[in-house]
Amino acid sequence: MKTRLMISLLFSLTFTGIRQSGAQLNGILPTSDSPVLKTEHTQQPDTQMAWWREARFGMFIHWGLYAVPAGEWNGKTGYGEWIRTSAEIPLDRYDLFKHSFNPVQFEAETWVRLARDAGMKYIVITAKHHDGFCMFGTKQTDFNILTTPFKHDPMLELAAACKKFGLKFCFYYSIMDWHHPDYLPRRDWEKNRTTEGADFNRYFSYMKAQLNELLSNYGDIGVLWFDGEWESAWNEKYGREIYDYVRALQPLILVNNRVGAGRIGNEGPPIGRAFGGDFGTPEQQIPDTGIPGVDWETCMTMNNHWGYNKTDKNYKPAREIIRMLADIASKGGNYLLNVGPTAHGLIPEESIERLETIGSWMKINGQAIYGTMASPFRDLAWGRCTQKKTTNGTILFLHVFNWPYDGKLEIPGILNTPEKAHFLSDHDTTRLKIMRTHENLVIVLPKTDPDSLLSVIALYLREKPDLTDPPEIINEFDTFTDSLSIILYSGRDSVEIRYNFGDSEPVFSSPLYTGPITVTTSATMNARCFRNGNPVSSAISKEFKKISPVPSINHHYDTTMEKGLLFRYYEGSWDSLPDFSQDKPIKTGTIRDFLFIPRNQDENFGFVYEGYVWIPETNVYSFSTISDDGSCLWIENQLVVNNDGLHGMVEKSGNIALAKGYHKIRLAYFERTGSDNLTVTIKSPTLSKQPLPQEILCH
Ligand code: H79
Repeated sequence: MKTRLMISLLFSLTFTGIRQSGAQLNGILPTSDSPVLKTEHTQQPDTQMAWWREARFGMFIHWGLYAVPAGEWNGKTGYGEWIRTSAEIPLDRYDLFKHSFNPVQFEAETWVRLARDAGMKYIVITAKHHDGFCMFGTKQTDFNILTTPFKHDPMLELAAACKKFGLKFCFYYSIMDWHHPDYLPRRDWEKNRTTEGADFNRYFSYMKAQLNELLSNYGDIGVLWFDGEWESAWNEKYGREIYDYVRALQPLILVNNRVGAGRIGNEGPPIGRAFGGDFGTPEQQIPDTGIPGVDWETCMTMNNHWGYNKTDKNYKPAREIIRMLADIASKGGNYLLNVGPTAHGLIPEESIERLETIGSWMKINGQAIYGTMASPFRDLAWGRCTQKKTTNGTILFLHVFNWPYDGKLEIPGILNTPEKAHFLSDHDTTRLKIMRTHENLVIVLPKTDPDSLLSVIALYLREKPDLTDPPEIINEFDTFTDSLSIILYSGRDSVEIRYNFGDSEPVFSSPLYTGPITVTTSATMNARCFRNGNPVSSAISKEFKKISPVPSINHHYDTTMEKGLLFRYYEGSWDSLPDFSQDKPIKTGTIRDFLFIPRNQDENFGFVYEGYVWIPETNVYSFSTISDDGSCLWIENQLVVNNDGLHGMVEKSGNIALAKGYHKIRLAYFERTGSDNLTVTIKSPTLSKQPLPQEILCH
């Protein structure tokens, strides 16, 4: 876990890198008809993200027509908001639920008060889920709540209640739509829903018209939370257009990463590669170390379903939910916790109980969550830490998950002399005894945990945390071809970094680090922090290896080379990449890029691309493939990326040292069923990560 300071430093390094490397790559290529660097950082600025980062805790509401069957169809009870597709309910049958949807017990203020009292600062509700049913008054379709017996628009009341209670009101909107005739593709099992005349661009206009309604009729909307973007019809171009469209309607709005087409797995960082909105959305999971440099929000159910399921009583205890919230905050993320109201308009009793318990904890401990930053510690055996800057120092909030049996809470490797410590439940009245043993602080605690939900201790520092962390070696690559600039960094105040090469730890007489150090031979670099002549960290070391680049075929740029790659197209049903050389291709030809054109079918196909890649300078390169399903990349017959196998979007990478000039490149890809995707990226110490530009592919 890194502090935000570190993150922003790395960010500025990266972004400077992008600009420089873009110029370099452009400079080397004689022609460049399309921009080489396509990815811009379009995320909302810090000021726009501020309320969301402060909030840390929100309520997700999955409410729709699926609440009518309440998870049951044909005697099976395992369904939720996916019921229409999971239970294969025909469209006209599903439509009938409309006539029995009459949530007369719905009270907007009751819901919003419940969220507020639980300590939640925003609400994200399903305006439209995958089933296509609109929970808001829309003029674009009859398939909406105004045409049910309920007849009115609950979103108007929720918007008003949120305004009254000071919560941000936000919409979930599904891109995937199982109802609209223009949405493609159809479900596999929907044999009698014709696709004839279906026009996805018309569906796109429908989406825009609905988003216009959502952003015009309900006041300020905090977030637009897209979902269901992974199907083949959606792409980055649509994503960008929608993002710009909603930001033009409400400039302050935040948009989640699922607006784009670049999500990897159920998580996927939103920025830095293919375009992807303002924050990442790990679903039903908490990333082990957060997502460095990226805003993110874990969304999670309380039981096993998002939409109401009458038989699902498998609720997480409040204690577990609270600990998840602390865990998420300690990693710099937000927690969007779901409720699935009934078709009568009621939030399930079990959810209410838990929210009330969470609220009682938040009342006392909320300051350890709201507006906090990620933990400065890499790992704490007994729990989690969040931190907040104050006018004259830092408060560390220590969330004690495992109570120390000997009553001694050890905070490892911290040199500050703290002012005081107390339980948040004690309102500063009872100070806890703090001792020091070597580099560790020890807080003396009562023998038993005062709060079975989660006890939090505030530890007040007069400065920023001074942890005994060694310097960091920033270089990502540990191999080089000619020479290498090694960059060291420490975020600590008034420390000197001293370094040496070889087997021994740096001492005070070792050279002082003042800027990048260039090495021209293989070397092991050691570095350590010093203050007032004394070491104040352990030493870190990293081995850098000089390697010989793979020679190129021709190191002059050749304008007569044919642009694009040769491709061979195959059909078949594989679990992993076959040896395509044994099969007869169905089509062959040339293609500009790693595209799936031309193909005869959306599934059970494969491509092999072959040609040359122009490498602008001798260096170490990292290549990656992001693919669904499997792919492998060879350069000069060396397997550089092995991303084989049946899987959703997965990224794998590998390194190779290459001499300036042309190199043989070959990529094999296969798609079994479901969505398909392939992106190939390149990166080097001087080139920021980017999709392989078409300009450097030839045959
Ligand atoms: O609204 C709730 C769910 O109904 C919805 N998202 C939450 C917030 C949801 N729809 N589908 N899923 C969750 C699971 C989908 C998983 C997959 Fe994929 C889609 C697996 C393969 C395609 C996304 C893209 C995850 C991996 C690749």
